[in-house]
Amino acid sequence: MTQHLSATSHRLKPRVKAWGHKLEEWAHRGLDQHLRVGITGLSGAGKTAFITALVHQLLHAERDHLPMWEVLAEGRWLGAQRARQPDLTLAPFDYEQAMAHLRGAPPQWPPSTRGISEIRLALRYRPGRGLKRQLKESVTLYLDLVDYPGEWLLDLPMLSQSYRQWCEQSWQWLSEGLWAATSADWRQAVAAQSGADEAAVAALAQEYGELLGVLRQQGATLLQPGRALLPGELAGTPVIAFYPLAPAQLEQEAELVALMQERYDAYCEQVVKPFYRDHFARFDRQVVLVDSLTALNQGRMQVEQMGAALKGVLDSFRYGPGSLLRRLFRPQIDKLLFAATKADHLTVEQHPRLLSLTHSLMGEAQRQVRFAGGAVETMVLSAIRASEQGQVDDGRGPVPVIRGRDSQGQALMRFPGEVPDRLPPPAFWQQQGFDFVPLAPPEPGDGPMPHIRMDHLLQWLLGDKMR
Ligand SMILES: Nc1nc2c(ncn2[C@@H]2O[C@H](COP(=O)(O)OP(=O)(O)OP(=O)(O)O)[C@@H](O)[C@H]2O)c(=O)[nH]1
Ligand SMILES: [Mg+2]
Repeated sequence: MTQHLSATSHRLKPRVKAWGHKLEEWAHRGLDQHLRVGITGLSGAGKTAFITALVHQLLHAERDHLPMWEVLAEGRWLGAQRARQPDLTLAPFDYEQAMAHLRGAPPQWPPSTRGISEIRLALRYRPGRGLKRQLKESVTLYLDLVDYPGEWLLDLPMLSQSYRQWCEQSWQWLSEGLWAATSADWRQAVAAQSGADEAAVAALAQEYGELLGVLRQQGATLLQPGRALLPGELAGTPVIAFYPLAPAQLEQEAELVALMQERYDAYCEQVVKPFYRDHFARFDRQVVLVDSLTALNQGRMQVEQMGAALKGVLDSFRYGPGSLLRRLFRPQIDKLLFAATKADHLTVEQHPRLLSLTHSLMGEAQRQVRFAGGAVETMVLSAIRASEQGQVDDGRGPVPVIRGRDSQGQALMRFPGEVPDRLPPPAFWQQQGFDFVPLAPPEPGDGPMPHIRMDHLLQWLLGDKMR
């Protein structure tokens, strides 16, 4: 009996603790002093670099370095500290390791993310006006950020698709243009499959994962399920051993369809739903990192697919104005920012064009969020600026250039080219393409890391909460 009781209390303790954290979060939300920000972006968009840079700028906030951030400009900023993270079952976001990479000799970008991690910062400031100023000398705003592998983000739209719908969508894009050639052998093998032999299914699932890896190299983004690329703790389990079947099989192969459907449903229910519920359902604000430059390097289909994939992901979130009661009981996103990232790859006069391109790629998603009552903005920025602006004379007059280091660490000075202000038509791509060369991180200097418009971002993200 005692043993039973102690086992129960052992199980209860973490729950009580979890409730304790929830209550704490509610109390902070009630006082409007808690903000959970979703950093949304496909694999390689720059989430980890962005979170590291954001934390770094907050921990080392300097007025001259972040001139557009009001709380700092008005002398009301008191400082930031890492706070106890809300979910003790998650790994803490490894800020120190990311900084060690960036500050290494030679400096390196933090590695691609393999699991979920979380960080909470306590931001302290003096209220500028209103009731808060009358009541308090200083106020603390808690900021939560979650980092995760971009591959897993793409699973969210699967929650609103049946297995059949998912097959139709996947089979369609796998049969188009560039992807058709890459996936031809695999599609042929699947289409010839008959009956629900588990070993055959396991082999084709394995090949499907490899195929997604190759398609990713070619710039495809619609790579589902994400765990086929990055299984984490699910490696080798049947719940990820499924793939899209050919249209004819959906009609003729009842046994095989049933097996796939069972795994697809289990995947949605047991893998994607908890991921969404625990990490994405409670965002107050969202920053969507859009890396159009890498997609432009790859081609028209890649840019189009990136836009469609991001739109699909955004459909999974709830948007709308954030009244206090709503924030408390059913949080939804009141502000959404599309951040055109890695602007340091460009000469500065190209920034307005990158802004227009991002507007045109994300137009439909923007209209939808606005319609729901959320505030939407687009911004061009670089979390970590890895280049300097310069000018050279090529004999015909001054030409703008960027100076930095390429990914091998070799000095580089070049005009990286023009950014189109909207997606160029197919004929353009037959003549030419784009070549935005990846940059190594900047050499560590004395002050905080260089950036482009992170102060505008901070003002957008936190300004209204820190009045
Ligand atoms: N020049 C420049 N490059 C950046 C910046 N942010 C990210 N990058 C580049 O983009 C790559 C990917 O950035 P990550 O932060 O790892 O991207 P991620 O979204 O976390 O990717 P996953 O962890 O794979 O989901 C980096 O290795 C850099 O090469 C930036 O601000 N400036
Ligand atoms: Mg990452």
